Amino acid sequence: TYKACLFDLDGVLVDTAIYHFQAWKMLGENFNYQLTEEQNEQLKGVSRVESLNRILDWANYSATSEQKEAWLIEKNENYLQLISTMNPAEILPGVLDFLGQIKELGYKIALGSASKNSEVILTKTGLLPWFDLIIDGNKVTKSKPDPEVFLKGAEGLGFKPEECIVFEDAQAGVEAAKKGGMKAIGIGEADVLSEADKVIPTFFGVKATELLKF
Ligand code: G16
Ligand code: MG
Repeated sequence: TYKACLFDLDGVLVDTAIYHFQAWKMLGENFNYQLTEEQNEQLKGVSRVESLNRILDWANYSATSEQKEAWLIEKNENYLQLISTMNPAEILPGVLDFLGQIKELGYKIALGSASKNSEVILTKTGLLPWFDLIIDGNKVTKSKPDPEVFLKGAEGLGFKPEECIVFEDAQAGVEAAKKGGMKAIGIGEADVLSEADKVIPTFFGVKATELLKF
């Protein structure tokens, strides 16, 4: 039986991808590069460092490590500015209702995010009190699709991977969950998240007892 639900943050609980996209586009001005929406899709769930590396690759730009360090700071400053006005209205449809249902059913709830800014986002949106445990980019060394972030979540809550269900919007995240030996529920499009055990478009109208039946 399943005891815990582990949630990705960006794209599952809130839509911060739009802010990451804007912040990366602003950064791209430094090396005259215009990031496309399609490319931004490939940055979902990917760590900040790895995202910069991919963008520089696409731009065919080779930067020194000092330059990269400075740009990572600049990108995050852009991003923090953009998310500074986030509020509870930005929680994705059906999320609060779903969290209420699983809490009622007795599941433990953890975050499993690549972001180093998760606490700011959870605080600004009022989501923080729902979580029994937060594992984010500050607590892991390996990026999704490595299962580390979810394995630490399971361990921290005191459960085996087989007792956990992961909610993810990114391919890399679904892969991480499966590698970790957990069930994965994809949020988004079934063809993109084909490795997931189940896929739902959003949490809107979802009945937890039905969804969590395997
Ligand atoms: C999120 C986003 C990624 C972002 C990463 C790191 O992951 O999906 O696009 O690059 O966090 O974020 P930060 O720069 O805030 O540390 P997740 O796992 O929450 O989807
Ligand atoms: Mg995500």
